[in-house]
Amino acid sequence: MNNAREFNFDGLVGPSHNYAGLSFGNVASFSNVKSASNPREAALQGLAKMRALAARGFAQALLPPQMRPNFRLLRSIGFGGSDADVISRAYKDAPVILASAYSASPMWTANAATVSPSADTADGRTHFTVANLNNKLHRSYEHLQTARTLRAIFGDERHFSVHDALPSTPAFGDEGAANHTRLCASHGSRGVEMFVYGRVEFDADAPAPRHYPARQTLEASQAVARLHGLEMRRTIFAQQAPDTIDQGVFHNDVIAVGTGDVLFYHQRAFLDEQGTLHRLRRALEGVHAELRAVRVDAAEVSVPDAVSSYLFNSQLLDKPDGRMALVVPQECHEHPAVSRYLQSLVNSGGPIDELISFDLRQSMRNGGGPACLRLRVALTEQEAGAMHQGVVMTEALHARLVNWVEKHYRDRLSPADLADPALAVEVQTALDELSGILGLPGLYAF
Ligand code: SUG
Repeated sequence: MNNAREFNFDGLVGPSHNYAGLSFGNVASFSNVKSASNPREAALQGLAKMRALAARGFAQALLPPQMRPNFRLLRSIGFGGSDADVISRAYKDAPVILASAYSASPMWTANAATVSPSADTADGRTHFTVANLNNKLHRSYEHLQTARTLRAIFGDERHFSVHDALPSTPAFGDEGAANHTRLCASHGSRGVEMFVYGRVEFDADAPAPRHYPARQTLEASQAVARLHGLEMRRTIFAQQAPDTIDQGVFHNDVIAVGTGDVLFYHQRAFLDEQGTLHRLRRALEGVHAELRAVRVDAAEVSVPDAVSSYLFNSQLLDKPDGRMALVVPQECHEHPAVSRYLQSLVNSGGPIDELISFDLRQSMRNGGGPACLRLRVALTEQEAGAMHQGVVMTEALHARLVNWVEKHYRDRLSPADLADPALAVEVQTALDELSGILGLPGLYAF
């Protein structure tokens, strides 16, 4: 067994953070369509979270934003000429597609990839499969830059293997770590990986939501497990309850979160709650772990309350004393039923005994809470030393990034601002400078 720590790679919010209402099935994204955003505040809120958690001693790093607008997308569908021409033509003919090319969504790095730590994989390397995010046009192009970014950070092939996204077709809809939970006795020892899917492509009789899309398929989850060389007796595929998807639970991480031996989940998270827990417990016996399940009853917190407060889109962070801290969005305290529940939770004598809350409103308005903003990567000391170091959060990096944000980011962006060709130039200038700050030259040059 190796000593390992779970790093959180938070997405750094980009200079064109905006609300375009692009995600059908994601209630917050739909409700805030076309309202004005504040990219500067969004980036500073995210950086404050990273800094505070790093200062507490949790392993913290970041993933850089993606170049915007996505000219590859715009040119591929017939908008031509100079960059300024492309933008003005797209704005005139297809403003929603221009907004898609400007999407803020790569900031939610829980959707960047699925990660299996080296303790679980057949070849003893950490495996990443980049998510194809093919359910939404605005997210379906992210994987190209994500693969490039992950290879720049985890380029040492002795330790890491980064797989390209699965085939981009509905049968393989894959949303990455947002639908993946790893449970274990300790991060460096073998664990149990649970993949939660929303529908089955090749079984017409399998239950599926009726109103909102199920973004993750069983076939995609199985493909990721195969690519990573996971052992089947330590791998679980569980179906998300279709009616919760229809209530706005568009990823499993909106209704459950787990790490170590703790699973914090809502009664209505899984189609077969008892069966899923039973299989988890049995698989965990094989890795000498005993599940500590924290179940939230629908009578205490309803599914709509969970969706509006983002109670479960929280981070579980394990502390040196074996207890857990729950990182929640500030909205949880403003919601009477959820706030009452949280007080009883930390006083219950269970595994979670501390709440840490952050103001992440700029992200929350697009349906992204604390857990959406981070990708977890459990790394041994040796692996942590082998990754690119320029993305690890330190006081010095935080200070440089705050200066960089204050220099380059606007404090207001409305939908009409996306038509301004100067915005594209600002983003490019900012990201060119960022690649220097992070020591990742050529990150965006492709
Ligand atoms: O895919 N929102 C993202 C939010 C992702 C949250 N991630 C996790 N649950 N892990 C999505 O729906 C909205 C963009 C807009 O409407 O402008 C958006 O893409």
